[in-house]
Amino acid sequence: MKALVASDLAILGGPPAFDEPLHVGRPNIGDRRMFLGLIEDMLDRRWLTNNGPYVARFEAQVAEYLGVRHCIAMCNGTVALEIAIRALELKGEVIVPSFTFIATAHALQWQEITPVFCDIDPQTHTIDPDRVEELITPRTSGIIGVHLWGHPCAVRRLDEITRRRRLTLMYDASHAFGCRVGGIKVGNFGRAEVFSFHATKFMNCLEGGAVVTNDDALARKIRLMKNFGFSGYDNVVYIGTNGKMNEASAAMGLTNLASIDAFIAANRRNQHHYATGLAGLPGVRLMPCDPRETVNAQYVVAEIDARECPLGRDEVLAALHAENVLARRYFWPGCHRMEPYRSYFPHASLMLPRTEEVAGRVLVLPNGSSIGPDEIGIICAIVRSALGQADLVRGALTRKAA
Ligand code: T4K
Repeated sequence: MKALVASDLAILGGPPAFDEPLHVGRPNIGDRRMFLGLIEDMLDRRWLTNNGPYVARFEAQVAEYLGVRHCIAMCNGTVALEIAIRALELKGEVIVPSFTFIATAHALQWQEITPVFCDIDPQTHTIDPDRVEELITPRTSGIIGVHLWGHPCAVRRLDEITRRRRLTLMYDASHAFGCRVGGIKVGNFGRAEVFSFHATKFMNCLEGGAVVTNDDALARKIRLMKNFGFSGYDNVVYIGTNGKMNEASAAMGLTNLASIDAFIAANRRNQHHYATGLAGLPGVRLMPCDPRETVNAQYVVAEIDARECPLGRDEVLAALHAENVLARRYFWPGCHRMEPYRSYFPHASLMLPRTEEVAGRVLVLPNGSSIGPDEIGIICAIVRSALGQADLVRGALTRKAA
């Protein structure tokens, strides 16, 4: 690809490289005809929600794919987290990473359980097992690990710590559908794991989520809880909520499950093109995508290290946005710097140096089945060109801000 010159870059006055915005989180969509056929049947049957046949089929297929005993489908990942937390009777304090989507922390605080933020391992961006034990107090009831970007947590270490300290372990596996640890699929670790099937996720149900577990009694309880606590007609045995997945969402889930291998192949191909296109740029590191452990490859995570890179992360972000490449700085600035947590724990950042560093470096780039090598070639050329003309780009940004 030819090098872009100064006048080509939108931030320096050229037209944007893409006419339409290129989003991070553009949905992976399987076979349209299959989806529309399922929707037609659903309308003919007039059964739209409340444990319909598509939800039952979706749950069975997910459980089989993951090799787990139970899948309880839900309306979204946040409600699935809330229900799993409640069913596991977590209380007091629960240790979680701050470097995650805000829903992980909110699902606790919503139930008046205090999230205690733990630092991360800067290599994997997941909770650092070496930092967990110093946060355990008499009020601690459990740990929620987050398999961020689909990179599994240190599951064996966390299992050992929680057994020894008699704590409950569960995972927010929202990013990790289809990912494995030593051949075992995520979904089989801790007492329960929670997936999000939001539109932006590797595997989407429009909106959706699920709790998966190998614990029969827990699965029974969660099933009741997601349906107001009803055990048959007219009989409520628990406090419950409405966490049910609807049939249209399950139809989307069934459609996308049928295309999962194609999604993985597209993501892997894209990761390879990004790795080639960004290779050798000073201070730009692409998080490696290890096919033995992380198979969904959904998130393309670049780290821009301001000590070596001619531009800072936010400057690269601005250059990309000017070209209509809507990269994201997920999960900046960390939950501990958002309300209500920053008011509750004003000094939390002192305990979270790795979280602070990583949150300041990460740039998530567009991926998924809707983009391919041509778009990625242009995205990489924009980054390369912006870094090659760093002074001009910085000057343009300063003028824009003035
Ligand atoms: N735990 C973790 C670790 C999570 O990452 C999440 C969700 C949860 C728990 C909670 O699960 P859910 O309750 O959501 O099932 C988005 C998603 O809404 C959220 O599901 C996701 N994490 C998070 C990482 O990303 P925002 O605030 O970034 O959404 P928004 O509207 O800015 O959209 C993201 C990008 O996707 C944009 O670039 C636009 C694009 N997009 C979005 C939608 C909905 C599309 O191209 N098409 C679409 O249909 O949170």
